[in-house]
Amino acid sequence: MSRILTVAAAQLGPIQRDESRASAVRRMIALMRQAKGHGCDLVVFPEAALTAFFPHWWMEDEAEIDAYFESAMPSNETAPLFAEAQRLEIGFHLGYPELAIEGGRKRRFNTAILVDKSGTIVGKYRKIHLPGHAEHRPDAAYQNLEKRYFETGDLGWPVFEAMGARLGMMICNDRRWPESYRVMGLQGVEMIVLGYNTPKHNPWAPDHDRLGEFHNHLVMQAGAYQNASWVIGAAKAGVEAGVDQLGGSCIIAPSGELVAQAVTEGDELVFARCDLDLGKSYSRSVFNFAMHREPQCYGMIVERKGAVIA
Ligand code: CDT
Repeated sequence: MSRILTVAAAQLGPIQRDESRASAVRRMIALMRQAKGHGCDLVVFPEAALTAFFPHWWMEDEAEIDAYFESAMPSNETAPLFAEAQRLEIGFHLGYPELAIEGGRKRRFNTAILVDKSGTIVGKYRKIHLPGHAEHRPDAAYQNLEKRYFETGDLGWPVFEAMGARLGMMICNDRRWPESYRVMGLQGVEMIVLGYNTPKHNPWAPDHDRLGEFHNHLVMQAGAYQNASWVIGAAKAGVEAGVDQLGGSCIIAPSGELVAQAVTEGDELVFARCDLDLGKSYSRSVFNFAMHREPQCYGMIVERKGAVIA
């Protein structure tokens, strides 16, 4: 008997700086209802899905920065999303900036959670690959200040048993790094879910601009195939606070094939019936890790950070 998880990538159009969390949550609930109407078990929302993507601009005032973070989940503003998920009996994945007090100090992470059909948080991930820079670059078309506003995630890439599947999470820039997928592949992940905010223009490498959509799908398709896993990517797309962001939200099979993809840059649902056993053909043959990996030859991957040219 096949194991089907019907999954939606819930792409969001832009959230402008003056849009409230309550409004963003209303948009997400509308997509969640659509997903339920299509028989979905799980709906995947983007990275930092409750506000505009503030790492694109410089802030110094602590209170102003903190206002973009969630110190409780659910909170008063996000509770309706949890309540609706519970009512509809649908799971969801949500990205949000997290403010935590740990060891007596304030910590800020770019976080995502997995919520099951009862509205319970069953998994948490804190983004590990933070792109961009920490210093003020006022002359750039926009800034990419994740290294200023967030700490590197400290939870690794756990895999969670939920909704009858082995599920893992990553966030945006993580999808460009093979290590993110492989750590979960080595735990037998069956589906990886992620959200992204990806500008179309890279001020520091403008020669990449024409390839943005290609690179977006390239990395997720490669990660899916090489790790025999489904990959679901949900964008926050369109022109947000002056920054034009990629759409292309998608559902990718363990074969590496694109099964469904968004065709707009607004709020849009794409969904597919995902057979969780589809990856077995790959994990038992060409990517049978136990049979074919040679970890004794891979030491440099964890010992060395940057390339060294002898
Ligand atoms: N949010 C995030 O991680 N965005 C990065 C931007 C990279 S450079 C323009 C990404 O990898 O999509």
